[in-house]
Amino acid sequence: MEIRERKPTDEVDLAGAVAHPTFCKICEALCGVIAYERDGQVVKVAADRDNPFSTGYVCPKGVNDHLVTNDEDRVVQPLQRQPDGTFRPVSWDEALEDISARLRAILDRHGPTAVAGYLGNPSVWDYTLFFSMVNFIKGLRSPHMYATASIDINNRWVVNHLLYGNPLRSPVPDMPRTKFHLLVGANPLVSHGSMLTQPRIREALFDITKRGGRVVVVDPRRTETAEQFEWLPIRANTDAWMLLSLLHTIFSEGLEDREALDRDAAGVGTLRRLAADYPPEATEPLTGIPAEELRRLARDVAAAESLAVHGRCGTSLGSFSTVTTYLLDALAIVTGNLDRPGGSVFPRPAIDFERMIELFGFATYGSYRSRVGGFNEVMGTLPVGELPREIETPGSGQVRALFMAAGNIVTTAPGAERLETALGHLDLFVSFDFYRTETNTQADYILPDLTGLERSDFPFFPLMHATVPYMQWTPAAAQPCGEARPTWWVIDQICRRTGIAPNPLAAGRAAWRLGVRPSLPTVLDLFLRLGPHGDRFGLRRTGARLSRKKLLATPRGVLLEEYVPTGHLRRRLPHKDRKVHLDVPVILEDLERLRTADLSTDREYPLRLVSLRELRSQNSRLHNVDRLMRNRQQTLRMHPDDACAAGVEDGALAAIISRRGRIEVPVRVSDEMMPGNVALPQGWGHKGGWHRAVAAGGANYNILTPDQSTDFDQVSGQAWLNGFPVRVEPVSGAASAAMA
Ligand SMILES: Nc1nc2c(c(=O)[nH]1)N[C@H]1C(S)=C(S)[C@@H](COP(=O)(O)OP(=O)(O)OC[C@H]3O[C@@H](n4cnc5c(=O)[nH]c(N)nc54)[C@H](O)[C@@H]3O)O[C@H]1N2
Ligand SMILES: Nc1nc2c(c(=O)[nH]1)N[C@H]1C(S)=C(S)[C@@H](COP(=O)(O)OP(=O)(O)OC[C@H]3O[C@@H](n4cnc5c(=O)[nH]c(N)nc54)[C@H](O)[C@@H]3O)O[C@H]1N2
Ligand code: SF4
Ligand SMILES: [Mo]
Repeated sequence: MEIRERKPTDEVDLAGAVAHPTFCKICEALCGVIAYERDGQVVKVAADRDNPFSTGYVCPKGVNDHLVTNDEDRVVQPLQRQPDGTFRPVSWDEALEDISARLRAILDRHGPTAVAGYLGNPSVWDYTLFFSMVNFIKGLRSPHMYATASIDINNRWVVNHLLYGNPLRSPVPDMPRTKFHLLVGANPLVSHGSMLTQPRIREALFDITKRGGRVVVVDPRRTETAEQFEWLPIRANTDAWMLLSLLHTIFSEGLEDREALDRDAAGVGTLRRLAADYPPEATEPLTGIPAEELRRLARDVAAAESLAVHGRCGTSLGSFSTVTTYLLDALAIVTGNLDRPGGSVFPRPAIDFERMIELFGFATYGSYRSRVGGFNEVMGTLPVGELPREIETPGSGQVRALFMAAGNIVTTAPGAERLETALGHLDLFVSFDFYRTETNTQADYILPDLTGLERSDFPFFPLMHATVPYMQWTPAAAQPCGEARPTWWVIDQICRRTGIAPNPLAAGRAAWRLGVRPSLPTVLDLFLRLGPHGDRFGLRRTGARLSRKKLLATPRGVLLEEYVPTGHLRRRLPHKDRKVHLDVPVILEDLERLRTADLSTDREYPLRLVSLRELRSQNSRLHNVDRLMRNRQQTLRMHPDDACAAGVEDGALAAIISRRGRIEVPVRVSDEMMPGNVALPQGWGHKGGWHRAVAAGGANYNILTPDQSTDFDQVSGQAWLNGFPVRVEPVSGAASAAMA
């Protein structure tokens, strides 16, 4: 493998540079970009006007992505932690020998269930990293696979499994065709869409109103999206009650789509009876939504020509996230909008991932439980919120070794302080990352991975949720920097040295031992070629006839269809009657938890804290890019009435206090907040060796988050990061210094 040295890249002289069309690997929007490369290094990233999907759109993050690749702080050699806490660069051989020997010793002494893996958010843009880590941990038959999904989207996988029979069978809002887009807890003008890949999402939203439709945003904050469309303020963490009242109104006024319900759903009576207990007047004091306004909304969504309902982090990171997601889907079903144009549609990506996880045994929920908290596994993963307890609780299956890829959990997972302490107690901690972060500062090894620009890959996560069917597979645009090596290669090396067969299937492990070790690109190519748009090895005569080779030769990718096909869900539903069963026992049980929840406002913690995503951030990972960090400060958004009641002033430093912790941040008083709710950007307050990120200051949001097993969504193990109780207090003597 050719390697190159880092050079500064502020220059944008493109003389002699080669243009590589590729896609941005930062968020789910899947923007086509051109990476200009000279001497193996990307010197500029720009919008690709000729990309058939995004047709020239990029955001500020995308065009600065190469600054991570070329960053002076980037880890480009294996780093070994020394007894005094500093890191020393070592050769790959030394690192691999030592890691393998220590892993072998842990396996001999404690068995494979002492080994854990974590996959962070960026792993879903690197299929080789993703699958090699899963194969490694599942090859060991360890239950300890953790993933960012448990601080993001587990609840959606669970609902998909329970209602539609496969965790990856996700409904997405048919934005290109809908007449009514109900957005609950999502801010696509900043996030560019999530669990949804829509080219040029801003325009797509305005197109809905241009064709006479509506976009309604339910959010405790008047977000950038709410500002442009219709805003319905809601008190954080009360969406389930709001949705129950919408269903109540629809049923009590006879507005449901009876024909669709008879045809597509079972257990409707149970849902109807449940919703009967939640008239809008009963939920108004909790949600803050006037009963009449809610009734109007119910009538409007029921009457809409088509309804595309979509909930994201606002509904996903609360304490009843699975039930809330179930109710969002129930609304689509009751109004007859499931699997129909303009409603909730089910993409069929060029690689059939649903089938793939069935074949590899990951289309599961509750096939085992976590050791300490008793949480159901979700697609073979456990909640990362449980990791500190799994490390600290003695007994068989106690986690002693952790392999962490592309995750910065001390900043992004609940209970930051406890997690940080627990990580320090591991016998072996290996991190695959570009930086020395607050998380891996405690690792025994930090191993340099390839960045998105340095690897060949395809956007496997976005493709599953693309509202416009699309497929792309691109070659690398840059040479690996320094000693950086792909994570799959490192894991393969460790497996060879320790004799671990990295495969979830017994047959796969046996084959590996016999020397049959197909590469990940070969396996994925096989699924592509046999998939709905594949070339079937020459047997297919029509359509796109895709193969990896063909796609690599057309790196801008191909549009496959105009719209997501509809009408195919029925055939894939798990029940014999081919209907969606709404009376799911685990959901009904959790609805009982909701019914008996203590709803009184906590006098000690009267406010609810929600997270806030910023245009120039992507969780924590771009915080070392100077161009994205200039003139930025993390501030708490607070309504004037709440600020007055708390005695804090605009610009002053204030303390946010929860049951779990306390942090200090400056306040920005703004009527963008619904009273009673405060919002703070997450992903700040860094430590470690990424100097720009550390210099940005700020505080770690997740010091405040509820971190006990009883705090999480009980059905999915999903963390509760939005809408938990806090109070805000002035910090004495700090007012003038804060905004300096
Ligand atoms: N620029 C940028 N883009 C990103 C990211 C980023 O960090 N920066 N992160 C990426 C990632 S990993 C993801 S998962 C997606 C997320 O994509 P989105 O979910 O669209 O983004 P968020 O900004 O988290 O939007 C959640 C909204 O829910 C609101 N909210 C909070 N609590 C509640 C509640 O209880 N009820 C309701 N109804 N609303 C509530 C918040 O005020 C916020 O506006 O964005 C992705 N895109
Ligand atoms: N309070 C609060 N907490 C949240 C959220 C919230 O809304 N509020 N959002 C949650 C959500 S939706 C998410 S997705 C998570 C994200 O949380 P994480 O999964 O921890 O993701 P990042 O913060 O992006 O950190 C990714 C790390 O991977 C490294 N990295 C980036 N790209 C690559 C790569 O290609 N390879 C390797 N090996 N490393 C890479 C980065 O340097 C960084 O250290 O945070 C969650 N945490
Ligand atoms: S919107 Fe997302 S995919 Fe597009 S350029 Fe920005 S970060 Fe990249
Ligand atoms: Mo996320």
